[in-house]
Amino acid sequence: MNFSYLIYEERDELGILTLNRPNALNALNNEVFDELQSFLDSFKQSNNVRVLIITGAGKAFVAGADIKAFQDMTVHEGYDFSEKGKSVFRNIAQLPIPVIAAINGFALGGGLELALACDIRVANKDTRLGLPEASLGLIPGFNGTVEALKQVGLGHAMYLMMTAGGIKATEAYDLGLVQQLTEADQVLDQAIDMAKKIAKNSPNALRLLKTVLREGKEMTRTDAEAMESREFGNLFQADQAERIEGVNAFIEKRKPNWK
Ligand code: CO8
Repeated sequence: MNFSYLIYEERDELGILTLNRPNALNALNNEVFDELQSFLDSFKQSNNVRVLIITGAGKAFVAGADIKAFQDMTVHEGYDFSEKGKSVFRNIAQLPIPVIAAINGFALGGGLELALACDIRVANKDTRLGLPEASLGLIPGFNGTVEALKQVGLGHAMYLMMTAGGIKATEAYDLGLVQQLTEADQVLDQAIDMAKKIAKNSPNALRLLKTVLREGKEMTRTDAEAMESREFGNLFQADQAERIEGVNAFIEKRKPNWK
């Protein structure tokens, strides 16, 4: 795959996708979204990778949508751009493998929205995260209002968007927006360590966890409980090779071998 704004490499079972537009702090424009979508289309066909890490080149993870594109945007273009970003982020969220955001630097606006589309976030403890759209006369447009609300609750979501200036990564960790903090130069290594731990587990169980947790958060408690029971029960179908292997490996005191 040849991209202008993305770099992709595989290290054993891990995929590492780097947004590479450092002169604009990896700001998201139409071209970056088109490349991300092409990457996702081709990535779906590869079945070697167990965990995907997304990070940024240079001093930012992603400093938001490309503000320069907003100067003469029409209503129609604004709507389309919002829908395009949402579609790409939805496709990231729906990948059947875990996705870790390795937040090396600023994750602002669309950058935080990208990070929130990932499953888990590891961040440079010295950086800033936030939803500064209100300072530009905008509001988040790539699901920031929806995701932040789900992930940190109404009061914290209001605080984050209304103060707009961004918060320290340490505060984001306290709010639960970030799951691990690291030294600035260790973000990718830490994300890789986490990815390796995750990759030891059953790929089928990981895929199922994503479905149950992501769909469950949109459901009533009754429906989410019913889904969990149904999916748990389905694991005992005769062809559930990974459940058979996982349980047998424990009883035989050996490591499971996921095919
Ligand atoms: N868009 C375009 N260019 C950017 C962006 C951006 N979001 N952020 C930084 N850049 C550019 C700068 O203009 C600068 O370019 P140049 O050298 O040509 O002047 C270069 O990147 C380096 O940036 P700085 O010199 O500003 O670097 P600093 O270290 O001084 O500051 C900051 C770093 C604090 C991150 C600063 O760049 C900044 O505040 N950036 C903007 C952050 C922001 O407000 N992000 C939110 C954008 S809005 C958004 O994401 C809405 C999403 C929903 C869209 C819905 C669609 C309709």
